[in-house]
Amino acid sequence: MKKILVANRGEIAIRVMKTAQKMGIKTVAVYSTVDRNAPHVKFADEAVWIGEAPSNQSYLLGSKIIEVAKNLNVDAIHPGYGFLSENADFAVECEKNGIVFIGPKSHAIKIMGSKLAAKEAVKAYNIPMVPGIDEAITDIEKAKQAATSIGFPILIKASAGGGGKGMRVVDSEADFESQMNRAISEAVAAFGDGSVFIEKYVGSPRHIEIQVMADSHGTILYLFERECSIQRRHQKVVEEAPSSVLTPELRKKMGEAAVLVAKSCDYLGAGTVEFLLDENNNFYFLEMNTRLQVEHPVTELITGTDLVELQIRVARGEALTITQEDLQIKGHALELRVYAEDPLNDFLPSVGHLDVYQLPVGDGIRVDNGFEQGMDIPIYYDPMLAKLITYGKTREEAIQLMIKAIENYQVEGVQTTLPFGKFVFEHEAFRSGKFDTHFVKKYYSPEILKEQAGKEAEIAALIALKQYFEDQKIVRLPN
Ligand code: MV4
Repeated sequence: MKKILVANRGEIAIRVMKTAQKMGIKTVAVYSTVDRNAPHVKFADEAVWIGEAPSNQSYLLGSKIIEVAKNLNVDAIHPGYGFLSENADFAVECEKNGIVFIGPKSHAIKIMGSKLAAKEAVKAYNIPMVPGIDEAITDIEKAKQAATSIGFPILIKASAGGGGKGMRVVDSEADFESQMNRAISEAVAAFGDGSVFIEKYVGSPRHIEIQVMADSHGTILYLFERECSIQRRHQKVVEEAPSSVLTPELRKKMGEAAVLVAKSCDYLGAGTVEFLLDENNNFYFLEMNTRLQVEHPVTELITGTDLVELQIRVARGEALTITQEDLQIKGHALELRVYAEDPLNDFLPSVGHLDVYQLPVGDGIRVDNGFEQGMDIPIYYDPMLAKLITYGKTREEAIQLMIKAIENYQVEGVQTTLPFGKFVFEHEAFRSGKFDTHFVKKYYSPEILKEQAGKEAEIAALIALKQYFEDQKIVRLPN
């Protein structure tokens, strides 16, 4: 593999190219009109314009991207996350054109893209799943009976959904039919597939996911867990590794279950198996994401691996040289997603001009960034600017580093989730590790941030005043 095209933009495009560069592989960027001066374009060895700003006229144009790749003698395409990363047809098209798709085979993408197909595939492997009906519901009366025997509340999920899209909680039998009809028409409208199923609703779960890596020689490794419970409307905000609630025994059980999920679909490359963990530490398989995830850096830091390098190696047919026994957790890593969103205004996108943009630096601080001072943030794409990642010997050390790093991260011109992140890392529930997926809903309100900002302004004013008086003394000295 001499040349890789990265079919993505922003921080992840740069992240992938850094590893390619390290491995002596040439890089090709693709870009839309608004991204012509973007950092990922400057970073690449070659860059090709593929269309106008809207994703469906640029970063989602699989055939166009493959055409570019062929013209430039590209050996492989890395899709990053989002865009074409979980598109089974794109993976097939790559292979048909003699280009390696750096990711799993289309078969695995397809199975895991359907929740019902995923449940079916893992059935033979004894993977714990939430009690429910694991086929598409066609007869509402029968489904109501099943729901009653499972016990309310139950959750209706769309088979084609994912990341929380197309879910509905039903509290009682009386609401079942109407909620069911709504869920089906929503699923048809959103995914063109009205298949829905039901599960018992787990009230206060943690979201724990396991990183796996598989080669084409039968080895599948688990690289431990990431705790991703701190999210807002299914958008993750803070992630960490390891989780503070897993015992070594539970970690091993979940890791081995994740490996079996990967095995069930003949997995290749980097993948993530999502579980719910309930209050009694029971875990349940939810879904598998067949891509490199946004939050992969926390896993890299605690395992000392480069996941993109491993992806590239297994994609070119190499066998994994590390074994499960080699893998050990060392230290603790945290990640904050820095979005151009206003935490004081319902997290509305705050796109605009980056008047000031200075990243924090130092030992234990990593910033996976896609922007630079003076740039405009395009409205067309995800408003994530960067990921602020810290690594310490202990969780407490990583938290302290994070709070310092947030304070040293300077952004002017747009609002960001940095102050919101500070709120999370200073919160008692986060500190103690006693939180679940309801953290943001339970504890966050814009008023708290405003109060915090007010207090900080007050302290800053006092310090300035004190300094002013000190200066006055100096000035008066000659008298
Ligand atoms: C659940 C659940 C409770 N019970 N399934 C949301 C995202 C999707 N991957 C699955 N999700 C959930 N499935 C049952 N049976 C609660 C959630 C859920 C959630 C999961 C992970 C992270 C954040 C979440 C926020 C709300 C609901």
